[in-house]
Amino acid sequence: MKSHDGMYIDGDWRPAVGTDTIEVVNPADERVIGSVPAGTALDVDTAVRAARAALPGWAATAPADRAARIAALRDALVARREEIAETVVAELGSTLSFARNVQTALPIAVAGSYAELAASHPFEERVGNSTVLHEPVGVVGAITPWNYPLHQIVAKVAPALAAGCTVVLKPAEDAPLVAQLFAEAVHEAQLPAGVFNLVTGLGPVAGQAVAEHPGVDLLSFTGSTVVGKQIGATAGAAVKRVALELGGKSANVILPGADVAKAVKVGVANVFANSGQTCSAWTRMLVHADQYEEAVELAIVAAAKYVPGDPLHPDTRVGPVVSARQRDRVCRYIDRGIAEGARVVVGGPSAPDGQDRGYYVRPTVFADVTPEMTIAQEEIFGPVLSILKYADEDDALRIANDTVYGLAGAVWAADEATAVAFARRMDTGQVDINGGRFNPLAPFGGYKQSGVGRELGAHGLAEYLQTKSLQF
Ligand code: TXE
Repeated sequence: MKSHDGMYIDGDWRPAVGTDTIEVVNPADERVIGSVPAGTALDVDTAVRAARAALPGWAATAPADRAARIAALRDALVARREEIAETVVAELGSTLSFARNVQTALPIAVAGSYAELAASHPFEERVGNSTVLHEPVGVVGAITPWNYPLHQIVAKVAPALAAGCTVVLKPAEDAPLVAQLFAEAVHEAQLPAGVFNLVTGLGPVAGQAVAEHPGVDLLSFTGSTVVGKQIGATAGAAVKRVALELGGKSANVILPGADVAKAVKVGVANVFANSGQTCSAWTRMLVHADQYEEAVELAIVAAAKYVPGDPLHPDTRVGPVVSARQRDRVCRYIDRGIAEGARVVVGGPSAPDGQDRGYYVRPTVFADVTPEMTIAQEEIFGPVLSILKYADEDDALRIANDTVYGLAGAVWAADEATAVAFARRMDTGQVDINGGRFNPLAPFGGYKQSGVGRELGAHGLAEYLQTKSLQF
């Protein structure tokens, strides 16, 4: 895999101040496929200065001209989409079809949506005897995770650019090569120097330096709840704006009368996609007692199709997880589920047959899961589905809401009205009704400890704007 040994700062690839590097490992075969510089606080400082210097010019650029640059960025991503997809497979282990159809296609759609929103958004509005100006917040520090490496970047950088902000990005150390491809696309799109800057590095070093830098006005973070709380505290202490997109433990509620076969099949696919490394995954399936055993049987049949294997092979539906650390973490949760009395009906904690290299986990389905079990409460971030039983609708709602998280969810019912009535009572930021379809304009983000703020669409843009009122 191609990798730069510098960092993209102030419109050019520059050497890092230090000489430390981070090796990037292919999780399918444990081979080193590249390395990137391990940035330090000094590199972050250079990047923030570049972003600050570029801010007045970019903020003053007409929205239509900002829109044209974002459209050019989208086109540059389109031009290299196959390279992006192959890089996602190599550094993350997503299957090639998922890397193409989701990991690459989604952020391209999101970039396109912000090219349009930048041109059409009312950056000025009249309220009574006032004019309200929606102005860029300033320099954005974006810290992103590895699970959807390009999407997480685009979901922050595109709205920030649309708003007139400049950006310092610190991508995940487990998947930094896609971030370098994104920087190349920025360069091709001829964004002015300093508008977008990339500092690769470790979270507690480069990430923390971004969070603590006084020249950063807004922190936008996606990742673990533990680090998110630290970032929130750092931002709070400095009275900085903050947006946090954290974990989830979303419920897939199958109401009586729903098409159980479809709901289970789609539900299993949702949890095993991307090897379960999706913050909005429907990891808890809630089924009425009368249909419980039927749903478990259907889940066993559906899960049998997910045999872990080479992510480049066209028949593979599930690849490895991102790292040895993540594999061990997922297997610990599977052990915990067994110890707490849940019934493994598919998979288990042992390594998959025939996989002696690579960070593979057996896709696992647990039945007889009760709401207080660890596997029903904590985010596992691996291909693990828990199936829970409910007695009636109120019980289903209580279980669905019985978590510190509230990111996503799904409801299946015989008719939309029944599903929507249930969804209204769920404490969660996004609900798919009878399957749902991705909408790049719909706000995405969490209730409760799943986060602060929203990404995507006009709501995502608003995170990067501050208002000024002129009274007449
Ligand atoms: O996340 P981290 P990890 C959850 C998921 C997963 C767990 C651990 O449950 O199993 O988190 O994943 C940077 N200051 N999610 O360890 O550490 C880090 O470099 C500043 C959910 O990979 O939170 C990376 O760029 N930055 C999630 C980013 O934070 C710091 C996606 C995320 O890494 C830092 C990923 C620090 N002190 C994991 N420490 C989702 N919501 O989608 C780390 N970072």
